[in-house]
Amino acid sequence: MRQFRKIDEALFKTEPCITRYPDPVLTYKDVPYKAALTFNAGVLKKENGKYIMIFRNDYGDYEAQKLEGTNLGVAYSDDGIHFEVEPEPCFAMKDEEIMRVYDPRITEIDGEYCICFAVDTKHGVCGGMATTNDLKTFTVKSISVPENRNMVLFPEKINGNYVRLERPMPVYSRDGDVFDIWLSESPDLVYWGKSRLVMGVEDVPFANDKIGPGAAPLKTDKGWLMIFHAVDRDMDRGKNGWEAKWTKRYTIGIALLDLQDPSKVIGMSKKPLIVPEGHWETVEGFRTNVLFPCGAILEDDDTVRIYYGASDTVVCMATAKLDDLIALCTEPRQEK
Ligand code: BMA
Repeated sequence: MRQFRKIDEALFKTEPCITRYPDPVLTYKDVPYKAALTFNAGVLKKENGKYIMIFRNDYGDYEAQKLEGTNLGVAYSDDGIHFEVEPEPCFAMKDEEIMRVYDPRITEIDGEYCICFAVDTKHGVCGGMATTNDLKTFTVKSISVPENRNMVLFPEKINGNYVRLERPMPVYSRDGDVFDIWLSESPDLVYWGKSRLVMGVEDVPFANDKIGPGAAPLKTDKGWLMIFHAVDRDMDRGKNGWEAKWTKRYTIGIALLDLQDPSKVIGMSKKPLIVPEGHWETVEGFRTNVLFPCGAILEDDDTVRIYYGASDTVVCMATAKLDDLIALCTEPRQEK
């Protein structure tokens, strides 16, 4: 059986520059249609100041801990905290081959929205991308070969191409869940290539299992700020949430990517930025100890908002100042 490198538990402390909003910003109770777990949400801010959230909704009976299916919902907010959910789900895919889509991210690019999502098919998990102008009708642009997931589109073309981060799952040549962050380019959101590795699990001192892209990267003077999830596993972890045994912990990490060639990592915090600590992060929900960031916003006053699914159950939000995040990625003690 695979052995998991022991990581010093002292590393697992949320950085002091982080302020959590005390309550979830979205739960199933905010959703006007069938909902049980509402989590993993992409968020963006429009020029007019409105926030748009697109979230994963696993519906069923929360109290009975029974799930029936998954769709995506959309919600709007004036302050990034209080969200109003549209009356109907906005997107789902289901046919003879496709079972469901989930874990949406959202980017605004060239005057339209592009959402990235995971697609469970009968022949493997794929990464999907679709564009929309109104978040009601969607044009599916591409679905990858399996296995891939956690796609995130950069908010602008780089050197003439669209660029996405992604997380293929090489089960044959890597040992188990050892999954890394990659990048690909496209001229049209349909055909993807020039794929290259961005960061391996072994580069992240607080991961011994897998890593994956989180939110659409934020452009800063110092580089693209990449927010990602990192998984450490300990086979001794016992019952967690609804699950009889859940051995993984998902933390949130940050790194800086080169502005011209974002496959180059130019800085990374060697410690997790946010670690499961709050009630919704460690006590209640489907799979506790899971923080899954899918949205980030850089405000005009340099506050960074990070939206993350907590325990695969609700959406939470935390803030930090951009300078503090950049400092964590670049301070000399953390250079490789
Ligand atoms: C991943 C995805 C996410 C989920 C996470 C933790 O593999 O399925 O949707 O949040 O596991 O359960």
